[in-house]
Amino acid sequence: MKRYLFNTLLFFGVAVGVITVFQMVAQAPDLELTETKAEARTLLADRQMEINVELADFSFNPNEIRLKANQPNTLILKNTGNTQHTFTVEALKIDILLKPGETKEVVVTPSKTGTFKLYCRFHPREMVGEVIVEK
Ligand SMILES: [Cu+2]
Repeated sequence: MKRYLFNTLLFFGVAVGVITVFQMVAQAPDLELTETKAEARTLLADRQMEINVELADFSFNPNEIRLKANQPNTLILKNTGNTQHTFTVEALKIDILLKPGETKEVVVTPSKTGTFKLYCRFHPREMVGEVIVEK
């Protein structure tokens, strides 16, 4: 009877041990993955500049946008107007169309520095601005 009790306890002891090790192994990769993702996000945030631009009826806000040359710049374009607009910079081959209420995220990597004309193709007189690409 004593032997039976001992064996039962031994069995549960081993079982708990196995489950604990199994859980540790199962959780470890998850933790690593989460850390890697967080690091990647931090790296991206460091490298990419995020610039918010509002396209209204009938202006860009801000109307002077600074970008970094030879690196990804994230533009978050939001059309808050009641008609469609474009974010167009011919010199940089950028031409984004936004419907009313639409938001678009675009990543641009300008290869040259300078000051370039920004305009809306539908409202080229009122909706103008400048994109300044710096080193
Ligand atoms: Cu427009």
